[in-house]
Amino acid sequence: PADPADLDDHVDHDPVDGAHDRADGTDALHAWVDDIAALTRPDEVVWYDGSPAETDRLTKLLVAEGKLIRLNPEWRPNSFLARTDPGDVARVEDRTFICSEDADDAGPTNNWREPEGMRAELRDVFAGSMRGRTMYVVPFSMGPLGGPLSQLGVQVTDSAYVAVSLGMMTRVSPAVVSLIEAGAPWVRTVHSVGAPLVGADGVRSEDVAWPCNETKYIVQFPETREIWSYGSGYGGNAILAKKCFALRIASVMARDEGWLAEHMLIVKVTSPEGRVFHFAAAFPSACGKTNLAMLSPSIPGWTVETVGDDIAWLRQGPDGRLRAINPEAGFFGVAPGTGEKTNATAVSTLWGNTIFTNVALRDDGDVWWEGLTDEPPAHLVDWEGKDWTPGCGRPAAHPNSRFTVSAAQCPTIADDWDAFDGVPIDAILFGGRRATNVPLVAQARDWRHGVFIGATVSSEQTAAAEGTVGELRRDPFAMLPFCGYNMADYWAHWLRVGERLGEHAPAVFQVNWFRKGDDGRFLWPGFGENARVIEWIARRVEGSAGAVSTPIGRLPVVDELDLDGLDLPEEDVAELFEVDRASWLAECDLTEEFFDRFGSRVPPALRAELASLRYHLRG
Ligand code: SAT
Ligand code: MN
Repeated sequence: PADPADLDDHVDHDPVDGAHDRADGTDALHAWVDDIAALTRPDEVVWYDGSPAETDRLTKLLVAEGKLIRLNPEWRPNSFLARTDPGDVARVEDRTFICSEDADDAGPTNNWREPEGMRAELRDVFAGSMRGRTMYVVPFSMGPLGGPLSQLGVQVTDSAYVAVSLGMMTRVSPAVVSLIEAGAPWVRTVHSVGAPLVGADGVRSEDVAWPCNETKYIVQFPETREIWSYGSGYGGNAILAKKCFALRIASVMARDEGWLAEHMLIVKVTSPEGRVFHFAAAFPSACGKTNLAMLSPSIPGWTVETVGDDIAWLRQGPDGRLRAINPEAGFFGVAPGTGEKTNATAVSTLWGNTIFTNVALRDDGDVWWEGLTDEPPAHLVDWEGKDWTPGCGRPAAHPNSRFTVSAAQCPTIADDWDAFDGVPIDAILFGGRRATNVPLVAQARDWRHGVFIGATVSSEQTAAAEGTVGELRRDPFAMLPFCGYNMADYWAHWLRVGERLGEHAPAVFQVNWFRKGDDGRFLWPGFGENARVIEWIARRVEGSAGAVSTPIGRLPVVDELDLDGLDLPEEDVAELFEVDRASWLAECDLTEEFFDRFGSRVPPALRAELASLRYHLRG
């Protein structure tokens, strides 16, 4: 550990000024760490190497400090429960800023702040923000170390919980420092919970179980590839490798370098004949993304294995095909709703070595959350540490409570999940939660049509009357809070990537597990039965299944979607694939209004797709 008294000697420039060359070797790394320490003034600086021994030391420290509860090792070995401050339970989108030089580069869907002003603000809030605490330095790789699709980063944080979580979610290793020494570029990320233990008056105060600050900043500087996060210890606010780096900053890197950083799961699908496919899929939240990533097919002969559950980085490989990696090494999944019936794979992944956050504690020292079992235990301690009994009117686990676990522990993890060169992508899927209009599955005519489908992804809360659509919440490419630049420029980037891929471009599909009948019933059983849709997509990719052209894309030929044993009424099947022209024309008007938000930056090709859709709908 560095002697804090020495730190001032190392300050050769302002750490918040952003004037760092990203590829400038080990001296730059140490100088940067020293600069951050001089600004934030921790008691000591500790480099975290991600090793089991160091992880064990930190979790023991967190238990001793009352920040983690060790679960009963008989039920849940080497596992812990963290309870957050009740005001720090999710990402804070209204405090998430994209500080590009030009406001138009952030676009209408991001909170933009002028970088110089934001740097001045950050300098104030970070000054002394780690006083009395330990600052951990965490060097990490997103993707296999040194891989062609991988990237490096370093996070400093004054939270040991965050350091250990980062150790599960990424590849933390001293080897990262060696690569940086050799000149590899890296992303600088700074995190403080914003709760110094020593005040300006030098008086030391008691720590709390979950330190944080009411004022929060989640700040991305896209041009200098920097992230500054203050005031929160939770998930995407604090594990900066995840949404901040792997999506917001990486999307900008990808734009500049010709690749894609996407909010997508990746699965490996094997047909009964042993043919292997890889699909990447984007879904807005609450659309069953984790369940699809860990799907147990209901149909014989098919297997689905997990490559990634949340983020995909995709790049054209030397053979011309689009290859993808899961840049993460762990899952940060929503606990409620994860049970034997909905996602048995996730449940068995969590057998041990797991950090749970904001779930309920059982009297036997294990955990519970809504949906884990049909019946709750007779008594629990809820996520706020209060006594809980069934019927007391409060949820036992916070609705956004989470598990953090290594991907390698997942029983359905694919053998190629950490392939150095990534996996070749055969199909890209876009999903939403749509009660109306969008059929169970449709194939895009081509890449350009696929980009239109991705750009118009939406979810709707209520089933609407016939000929109308409900209120649509747009979430283009499921990237609304995660695209680090102007969303319309991002669509243009996708179009450019498709041009470069040419004949190698993967097929694109739209799926919707949530279509409802006029009576408000879900028309499709979902979960394991979604494998039937996966089968049709695989058959389309290999060219063995037919499709009928409609104005909105290519739909399965009747009888080619395997519905054996499902017992679906014929009318329901018809409704699942019905293309209601009036209702679709109404949706086109909403799409035009949505596009208009982005003004002249909307790629003309997408305006042309909309015009063509209307033309064909009018017949
Ligand atoms: O907290 S995370 O951003 O990691 C998860 C989510 O909110 O999507
Ligand atoms: Mn996500």
